[in-house]
Amino acid sequence: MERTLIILKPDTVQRGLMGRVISRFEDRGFKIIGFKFARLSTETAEELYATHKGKPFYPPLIEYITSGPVLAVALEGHDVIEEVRAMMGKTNPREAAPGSIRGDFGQRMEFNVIHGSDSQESVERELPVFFSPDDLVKYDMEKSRWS
Ligand code: IDP
Ligand code: MG
Repeated sequence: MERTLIILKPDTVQRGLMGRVISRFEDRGFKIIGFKFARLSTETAEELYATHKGKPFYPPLIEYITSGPVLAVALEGHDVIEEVRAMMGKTNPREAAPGSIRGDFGQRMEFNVIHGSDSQESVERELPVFFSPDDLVKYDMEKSRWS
């Protein structure tokens, strides 16, 4: 079964939208296997966004993601990496389709609600930033046979 990492960014925590965003993944039938509520250090943020170093939006991105606590969530499901990306919508909430998470909860590129790993390679790099293998909980979810 495939795994991915999502991060509810500081705007989502501050606006009290964590539950509503998480609900979408629960409604879809994805299995939550890890939760971590944390405030990222600059070093951790730089590790997470290493591939964007040098881009014009990198300094404000690091400032944004370290500006308050975030909720990192590990999810498991069929094609969960690609499905989560589709549920998130385009990077810029103004271009994200209505019905997508960014399209429904965001207005500005600077505050775009959620991060989701974009490939298997990214998952392998990003999940360990928040979770050790022991942090990811193994259990049977009753409804998973239906979803
Ligand atoms: P993604 O989050 O949809 O994968 P990326 O291109 O990987 O988008 O960019 C990482 C994050 O950097 C975005 O989610 C957003 O917070 C920020 N970002 C990307 N491009 C811009 C930009 O042009 N202006 C401001 N922030 C940006
Ligand atoms: Mg990305």
